[in-house]
Amino acid sequence: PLNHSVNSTNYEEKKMENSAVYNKDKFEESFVRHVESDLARNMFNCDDLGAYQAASNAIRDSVLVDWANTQQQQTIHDGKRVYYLSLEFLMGRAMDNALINLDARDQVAEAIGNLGFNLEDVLEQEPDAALGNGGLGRLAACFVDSMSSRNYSAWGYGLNYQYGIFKQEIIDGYQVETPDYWLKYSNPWEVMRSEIQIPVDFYGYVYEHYDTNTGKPKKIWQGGERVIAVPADFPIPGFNTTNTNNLRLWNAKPTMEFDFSKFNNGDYQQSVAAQQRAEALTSVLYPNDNFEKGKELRLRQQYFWVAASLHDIIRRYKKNHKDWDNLSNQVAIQLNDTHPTLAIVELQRILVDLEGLEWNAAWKIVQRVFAYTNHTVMTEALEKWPVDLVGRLIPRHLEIIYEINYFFLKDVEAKFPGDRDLLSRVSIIEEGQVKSVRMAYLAIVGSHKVNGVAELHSELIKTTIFKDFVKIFGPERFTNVTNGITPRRWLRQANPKLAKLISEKLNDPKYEYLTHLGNLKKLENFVNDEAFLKEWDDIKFDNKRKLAALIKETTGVEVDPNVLFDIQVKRIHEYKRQQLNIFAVIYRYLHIKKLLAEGLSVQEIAEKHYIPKASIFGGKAAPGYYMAKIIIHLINTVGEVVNNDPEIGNLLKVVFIPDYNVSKAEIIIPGSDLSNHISTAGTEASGTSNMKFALNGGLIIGTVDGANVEITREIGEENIFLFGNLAESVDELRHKHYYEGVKIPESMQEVFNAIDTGMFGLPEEFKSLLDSIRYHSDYYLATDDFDLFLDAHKKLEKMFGLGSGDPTHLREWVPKSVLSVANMGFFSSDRCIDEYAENIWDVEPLNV
Ligand code: GLG
Repeated sequence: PLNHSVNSTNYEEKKMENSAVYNKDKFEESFVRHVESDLARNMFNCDDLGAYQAASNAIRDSVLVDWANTQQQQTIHDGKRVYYLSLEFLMGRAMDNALINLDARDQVAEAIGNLGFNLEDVLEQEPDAALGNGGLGRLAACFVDSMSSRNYSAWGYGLNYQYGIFKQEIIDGYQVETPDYWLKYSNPWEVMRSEIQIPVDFYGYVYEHYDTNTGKPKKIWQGGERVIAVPADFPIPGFNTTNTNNLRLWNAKPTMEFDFSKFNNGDYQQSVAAQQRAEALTSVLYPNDNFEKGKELRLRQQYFWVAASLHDIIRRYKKNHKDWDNLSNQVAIQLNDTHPTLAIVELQRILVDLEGLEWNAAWKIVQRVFAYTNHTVMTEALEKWPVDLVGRLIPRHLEIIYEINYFFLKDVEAKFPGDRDLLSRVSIIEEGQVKSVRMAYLAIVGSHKVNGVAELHSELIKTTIFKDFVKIFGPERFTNVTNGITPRRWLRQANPKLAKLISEKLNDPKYEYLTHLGNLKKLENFVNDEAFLKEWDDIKFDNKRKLAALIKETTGVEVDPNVLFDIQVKRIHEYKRQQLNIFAVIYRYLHIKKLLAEGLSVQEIAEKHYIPKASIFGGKAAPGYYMAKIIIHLINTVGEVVNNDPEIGNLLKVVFIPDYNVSKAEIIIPGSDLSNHISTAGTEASGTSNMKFALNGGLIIGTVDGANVEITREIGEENIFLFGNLAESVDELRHKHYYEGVKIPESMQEVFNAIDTGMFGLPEEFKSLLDSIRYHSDYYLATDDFDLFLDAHKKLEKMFGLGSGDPTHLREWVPKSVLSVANMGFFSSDRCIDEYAENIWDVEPLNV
């Protein structure tokens, strides 16, 4: 037995003794060493990029010490571990985050300064790790930060895509996608584990074999194509703790086993080509958000990732354990959406086919190990894989799925005899045109808990898409864990000035509130303190200046930081309704023009009608999403007209910031006065950027949807601007549109007329967007919510006043900003992780 103890010294001492990051001289030494050895350069020709690499390596050295200790402690302790399986981890940059979590930013900034570099410039060199599409992937990134910070023994498992989400350029107002080869330079944050090589098989066939030991038949899967999984590990340092977990992302590599039959036939080229195919498996992230396309390569990615991860997890378990019944006391696996659902099947296969367990015993273990998080109720996003495809790719797994379904339906039949409709509704196999596997149903049946990501959403899944399963398994299987965000990145890192002001006001020089976010509540005490409000507002103004500089740099448009910054940044999707926002902008422009024509001055309009504002958009459209691309184009053509209108002054600007990503979000979010979360009620499962904006003192205009509901409950309805029809009315409204036709409100008709007459370029370009509303039933209810949206704006703009320094602004707006921040404690992802730990995983923190 190991009886090492790394627990003997306290955290502070250990920090100092371990690493260069707390000691300027040591850090400088280490930096120079890395420049000379890893980079094979000398200090005289080291540029910012070199400095980033050397500094990262020096910081990484410290992180790796904690990482190794943590892993050793976790092994000695041998407690239950959590594995978070996610196809996406939208991590963004690592270096600044590591400095903050290690509490070493100031020392390192100084050391880097002594070496002749500027920390901010050096940080700018790091490419974003953009291995995700949007909220789902960023949630996983926030979760790994919290799992480390809250001292859980928890690993993330994903894929190490060579190409993350594409880079977006805007050319002539259109989105153009270019590949994001983020590993152009070597990545100092990944530790390649080439010594670990896990074979993963595909295709082939299944045969039965009589096991002479047991006298029973046994299924054997003879794979047809083999790929090797090799991990890249990313250490995840926690904040204010040495606990450092691992994020393991798999690379696909060819086997060294050569196909000699092909070779001997003189087909050398072809046998090399087959090998090269292997690497394609982890080359690219699918760029769809809330939409599943059902491509074979995607299913191959899923199985590859799941098989490698489970092999790894089981190998670790088997080191110290023999009793399979104990597996669920040692292992909890969380499925982030249905993407890793095959893990359920793979574990059943391992237990039954490879370990020889009896079916029922194995299945009970499987159900205790897994839990599934659902992120959407939209049918186009729910995964269904054709039975033919699954059977060809992983033939034994298809058999197991059929068997799982057989036993499941047998139970249903026993509980609800004779209800054939029910059986066909809940069957894991859908008998349609294309017979397919319903992955969400498989995930529910194979898990002990299923959770939604905000209260409203968790209720909706129980009453709509999974209604029958509540009847079958009881409501206990379904639960809610409202999403959260990590305040380390989304407050301390993104908004250092506000974070500092808060730490001063809370008398918390060590920023302990970042792990006890409820402490923000104390800010309420200062809501009448004018000097404080002024300071608060000055910081916002400063952040807006930074954002204005980003806008200037990326779009060429100058926006005045005094105006209302009205922001909508997120994936472009009809359900998120950027179209509603841009229509309202057009409406505003038309009316400002009318007032100008009537002879009013810009000043008069600003004071009496429309306060000056900038409408700021950003977000990517999936490359195949036609309607979303039209929306982007419309935003850009409106910007072109408005921003070049000589009459309008600073009353209105419209910009589309290209290539929205995590590091741009870190600049955009702290610079917002107002942000839009205006999805059709019932469509946005949670939203997490709403939380980021509110935590940075931006107010929200939003629908009664997703986590907006709980944000309102926490911060108070007077501090958020809610509008629009409720989720419970959506069905009826859609029905009405369909049978009685769509009624376009006058205000919207004015907008449509302007577009139709070519005010924003060729009307044909926007025809299908307008037609989807006026002739095709307006599925997302833009017509029903448009006037309500305009009214909500009127109301909030009165409170904004004329912006920074204006007495109305300081009296009405800024206190709301403070009160929102003060009451956002609930939305820390630390709270989420504690809830998962207690209610789903049944694990306790381990102090290393
Ligand atoms: C989904 C949902 C979001 C949710 C996120 C994280 O659409 O509403 O906030 O997951 O749970 N695809 C997503 O981003």
